Amino acid sequence: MTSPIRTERHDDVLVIISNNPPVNALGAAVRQGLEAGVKEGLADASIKAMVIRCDGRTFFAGADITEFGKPFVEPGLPTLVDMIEASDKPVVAAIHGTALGGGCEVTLGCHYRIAVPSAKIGTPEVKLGLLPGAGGTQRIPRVAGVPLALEMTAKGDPISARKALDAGLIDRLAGEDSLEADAIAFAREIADKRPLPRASQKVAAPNPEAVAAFKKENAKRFRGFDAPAANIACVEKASDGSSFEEGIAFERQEFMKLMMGVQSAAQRHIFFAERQAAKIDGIPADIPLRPIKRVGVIGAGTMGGGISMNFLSVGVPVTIVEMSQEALDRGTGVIRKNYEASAAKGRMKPEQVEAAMGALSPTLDFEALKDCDLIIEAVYEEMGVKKEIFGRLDTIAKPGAILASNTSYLNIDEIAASTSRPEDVLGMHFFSPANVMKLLEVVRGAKTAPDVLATVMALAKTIKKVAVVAGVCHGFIGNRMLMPRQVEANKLLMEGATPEQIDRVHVEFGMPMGPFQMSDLAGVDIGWHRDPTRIENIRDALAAEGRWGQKTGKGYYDYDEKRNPTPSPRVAEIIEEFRKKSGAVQHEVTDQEIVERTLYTMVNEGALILEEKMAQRASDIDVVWIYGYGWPVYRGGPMFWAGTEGLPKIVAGLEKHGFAVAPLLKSLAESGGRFK
Ligand code: 3H9
Repeated sequence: MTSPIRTERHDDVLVIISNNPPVNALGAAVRQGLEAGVKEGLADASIKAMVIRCDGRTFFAGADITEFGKPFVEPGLPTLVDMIEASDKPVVAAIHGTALGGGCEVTLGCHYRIAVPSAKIGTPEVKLGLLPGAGGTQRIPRVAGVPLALEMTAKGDPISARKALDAGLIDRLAGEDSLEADAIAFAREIADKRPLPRASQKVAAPNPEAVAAFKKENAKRFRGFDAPAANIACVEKASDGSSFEEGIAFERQEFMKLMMGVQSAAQRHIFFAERQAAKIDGIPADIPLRPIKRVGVIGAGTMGGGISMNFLSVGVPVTIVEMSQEALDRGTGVIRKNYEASAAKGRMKPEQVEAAMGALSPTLDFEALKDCDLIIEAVYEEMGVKKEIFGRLDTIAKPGAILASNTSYLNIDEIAASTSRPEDVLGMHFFSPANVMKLLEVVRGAKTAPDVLATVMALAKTIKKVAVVAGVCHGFIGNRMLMPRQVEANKLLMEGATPEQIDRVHVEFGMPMGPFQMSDLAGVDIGWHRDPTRIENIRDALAAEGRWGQKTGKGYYDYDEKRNPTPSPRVAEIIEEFRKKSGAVQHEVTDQEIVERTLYTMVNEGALILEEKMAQRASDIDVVWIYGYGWPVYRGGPMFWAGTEGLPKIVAGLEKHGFAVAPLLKSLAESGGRFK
């Protein structure tokens, strides 16, 4: 096999080039090639300096994650980085795209670093449940100081080349289009300079105050995760007077602990699951897509407005239609307010706000949708209304336009049947707030054309969503799995649990909130029949008393003016009344019973979804729950978690409570298999 690494000689400078698409991951062949390249430079007396650079769209994006867990091949990344640093001829890293993880660590082994202005540098290992394990936790604080090292390693967000320059992580900016020439010139300039700057020999000033402040500031963000604390501990070790060798030994030990743990396995699973979700089984990756130059949105309410923002933010013009001028003005006003709030936080420039608003065409005229390539309906959930709208769209939309419904539950095939072109119809189920939430369920109807599905999946990436293909069933993937959880949570209340206990179990599990906290946030009155005399369950009773959740200051909980919840004596009374009426057998509900009845049942529903082929693969279900509902990423999504919990244990738990176990779950548990 030819090596992904080649060398080119420019008089006295040797340029070592990696060409390992798509992202120049530092797999075994790349590491071996780099080692050989540096040895070649060292052995050749006519070479005075070396440059390491990459072909393609990016500098090294890190270790090759697909190699994790496989037999180790020499040289390891830490050895390679040390070898580069030990070179007695200067080595310059020439960076474009993203120098991430092991890629960033390679640059820190180099004596000098030059980058194009658009480059980004970072150590995102923490997002894979890891830490930079090739000396990054020890070299970054030595070069850039403890505060930035904490930010980079424990949070994992990359920094710009400009910021890296200010911090000393790079030495010089190159021209955007002249990286190689500028790097060679730089290498010549420093070729004879001695001593060579070596990151490992620098000293990081201790900064316990920064560490304490950082931990406090990010306590909520890091809740439940193992890796941030390990990254912080390594940065502390780099700055507590320990030698570099001691620091490296500590880094290795912590890296191995994380690597062997369930959390990193879960987070790596999600990294690949997210990318896999974009692939549609049975449709070639190169299928020609329909061009989407203008999007139409029907409905300027919360959903319609949020959906529109996704497109406006990436420069796709939107025509938004409403029934009344008042609703239209209110909707466009909210969009502007949201953009201005982003600008006030420094996330957008004022001219970007105006550009986005300038691309919005509000109208009362349905006919204006005739120019749109994709039209998304976002009106309220009623089949009759949706059918009428799609029937009308059929007469207005241009041939080939894609017609989408944002319904969260309704049957897409029935909606599609109200048009003469069901092949152009699908579901685009956004999650609220639609401009913020990353998940998009793309619902494939029985007649949806392959290119329509592929176009919308590709478009999802353009608007920075993580899209998952779902089949037509009630609630699709996410909301369908939410249903058994909600039913069981309500039954548990009848049998003796409190909202506080059930919510606590979910929060301790790692969810951002429990089922009742979620109801209070979303609105207890959502989907309520609005007849205060008809009280059939606890929800009806709460809604009838105006306990509509956070927005009315009371729901399942009482709220103070800062929206802090406290348990409500009135809700306890209402629950007690219903318990008596229901005749449910009271018993002491344990936390484990709550897990079994609210979480195991979700896994069971997920198994049914897979059996019915409503999801393409188990990892797609995991992606839905991570990005749509805040399932803790360190548990890898419900189907991955089921594997770590043990499928036989889940089956036994379900059977204990009398649930019908999905055949797929049962057979996998019996055969020792796992969800795929
Ligand atoms: C590390 O470095 C550990 C060391 O500290 C210590 C070692 C001792 N490996 O995201 P995309 C694949 S840990 C293998 O769609 P983009 C990806 O799966 C690593 N494969 O592109 C996809 O494959 P496919 C720390 C990788 O342009 C394809 O490349 N580094 C890797 O939207 C395209 O990816 C990271 O965590 C990899 N490292 O974004 C960086 N990276 O086409 C992870 C990507 O089959 N990578 N692939 O679906 C990223 O953040 C993004 O990929 C990047 C490009 C920003 C680079």
